Order: sequence, then C-alpha cells, then structure tokens
Amino acid sequence: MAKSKKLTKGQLRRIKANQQKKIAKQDQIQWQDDELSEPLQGLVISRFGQHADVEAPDGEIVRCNIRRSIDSLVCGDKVMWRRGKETQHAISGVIEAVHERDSVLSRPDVYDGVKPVAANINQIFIVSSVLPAFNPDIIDRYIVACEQTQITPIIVLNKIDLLDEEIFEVIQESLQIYLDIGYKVILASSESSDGLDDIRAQLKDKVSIFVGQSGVGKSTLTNSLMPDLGLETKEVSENSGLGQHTTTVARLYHFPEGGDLIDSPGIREFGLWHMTPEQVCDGFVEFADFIGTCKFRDCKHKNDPGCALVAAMEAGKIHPERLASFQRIMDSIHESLQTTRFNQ
Ligand SMILES: Nc1nc2c(ncn2[C@@H]2O[C@H](COP(=O)(O)OP(=O)(O)OP(=O)(O)O)[C@@H](O)[C@H]2O)c(=O)[nH]1
Ligand SMILES: [Mg+2]
Ligand SMILES: [Zn+2]
Repeated sequence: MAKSKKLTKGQLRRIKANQQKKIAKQDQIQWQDDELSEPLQGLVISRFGQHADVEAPDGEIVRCNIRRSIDSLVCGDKVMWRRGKETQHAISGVIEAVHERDSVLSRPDVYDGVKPVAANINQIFIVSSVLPAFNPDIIDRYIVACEQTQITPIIVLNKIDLLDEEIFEVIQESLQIYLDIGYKVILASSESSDGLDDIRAQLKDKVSIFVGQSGVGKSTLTNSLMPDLGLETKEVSENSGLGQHTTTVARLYHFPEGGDLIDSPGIREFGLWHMTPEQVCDGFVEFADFIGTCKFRDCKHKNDPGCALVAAMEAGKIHPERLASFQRIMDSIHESLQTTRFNQ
C-alpha cells in the first residue's frame, strides 16, 4: 500500500538551510565596521524574513538587517543594533545581538520545529469568537503554553454582538469552566464596545499579545483600543467559514496609556507536539492535586483502572470537557511521536 511520503528531519533541515542561504545572499547588505554607528539599544517591533523593524531609544523605527549569527529574533526582543551611515535598499541598520528573554511564546512549526512567536510578554489574551467558530480546544492549548511559560492567560470571547441568547448560554457554560479554575474571562465586541474598558485596564503597563484563530477579530480589537492605527482587517470568508490570515506578522504597538500590545497572525491550530505529557499535565492546573495518585505509574488517564483523574471527574472535581480536551491533546502528541517529525 502506498504510504504518504513524509520528509525526514534531515531533509527538512537541508531545505530550510538552502532557503536561508538564498535569502541571505539576496538581502544581506555587508556593512563595513566603520560604516556603522556605536551600538544602540532597541526593541523589535516586527520581524519579517531577514529584516526587522527596530525602535530606537528616541522612538524612531528603523529597518534593520539581522546578523547571521543571530539564530532567533522575534517581535518583543530587546536588541543591540547599529545604524548604517547611509540607507541601502531601505535598510538603515543591523541587529548585532539579542538580550536574554524574560519569556517567550513558541509554537511548533512543521518546518522549523519549535518557532518563537513573541518575546518578553507577560500576558496572553486568548481571543475566540463564534465566528469563525468557538473552539475551547485551542483555548486549552494556549493555556497549557501559558502555564508552561508562566505567562498569564486572559480569555476573551469576542464578537459577543453576534450571540443570541441560546448560543450565549451554551458558550457561557464553557467559559464558566475557566472562571471556576480561576482564569479571567472578558466578553468583548468591537461592534458594541463591550469589554473594551476591561481589556484596556488589563493592558496597562503590561506587555500583552493577542492570539487565536484567524478571523476572531484580533486586529479589529487592536484598532478599537488604539483608533489611530487603522490596521487592515478582513471579512471572515463566507465560503469556508475560515479566516483569511489577514495579519501576516506579529507587530508591537505602544498603548497610549502605558503598556505594549502585540497583534499576531491567526492560526489554524495550535499544536503542542513539542511538549512532554508531564508538561501538558502541568498546563491543566486543576489536575495538580490528582496527578501522581493514579493506580499505575504509566497511567494514560483514559480507560486505565484506578485513574485518579477519571475518579476526580466522576466526583465533580474536574470538568469532563477539560479531561476530554486533555485526552485529545495527549492523543495528538502520541500520534505525532509515531510519525518521526517531532521525535526528540
Ligand atoms: N460582528 C462583529 N464582527 C467583528 C467584530 N470584530 C471583528 N469583526 C469582523 O471579523 C472579521 C475579522 O476580523 P480581523 O480583526 O481581521 O480578525 P483577526 O483575528 O485579526 O484575523 P487574522 O489577522 O487573520 O488573524 C472582520 O470582518 C471584522 O469586521 C465584532 O466585535 N463583531
Ligand atoms: Mg489580524
Ligand atoms: Zn490516570
């Protein structure tokens, strides 16, 4: 039987290395040392390919090349950079070093392994909405990532203007699960301005990022919070019901009242293939009291006899939806371990 052919890790790495060589040749402007200023501090506002927009200490945004010795650079990174004596092909400087990160949000990428999304953030707004579709699985996955990196998650149910009473009741039930665990939930709408003040208050003096599926309204929300921006937003495709990935790169904005906000491109799914089962367990904080008390040490927390998590669920201490979500994540991790791509 013909099996679908997957590229090996080595092959993927070679493709990527070749691509990068090509890009580097095209884009790298070789500055001589005497053509560069003294090193300056900077903040990466946005990264795209081999370039990044860096904010200088005086607030000016300068497009820079990235030294090849830098292997990871994302929106939110604090860097050392040097200004070129003149601008070449719209590039006015070069980033030479990245300061150590306080935190980083990453997600696995089929080609790149684990891919950082943003650095030095301390709050993640997990944005969801009924359009394109309310998806608690994605919320749970982001929460796991937050717990792993110790970044505070805030759950936003956006576009509440679209909810009729019946749908609202169903979703309310789902959201209550998160409230019961202790997470903050904000109901919002750019259309009706519901929740905007609450979000504003949460953003103050923090570095936050909006994440979530494409089309849930992250950029529209960013625009509503900072009306001067005028970011591009797009209708959710009526044919597929899927968002169009309108935002293509993460970008940081300074919030006028203090604090920064990163608007990030939407995702289809948020895989956790890069995590160990233990890390996923830790991401379900309400499981903590029961983990390690199953009858068998290698309990898969499914149909295993004497499973403490299943018992806790039956006793009403763990919500069945959360256990089911946890089991789905575990299944997806085991599946991906069987294909070699994410074998570590
Ligand atoms: N009814 C309603 N529609 C909204 C609301 N917020 C955003 N929309 C619409 O939802 C669509 C998608 O909004 P975007 O802000 O582009 O979504 P996004 O999450 O930034 O999408 P990506 O950039 O692809 O990740 C647009 O047509 C918006 O007008 C809202 O509060 N209510
Ligand atoms: Mg967007
Ligand atoms: Zn168990």
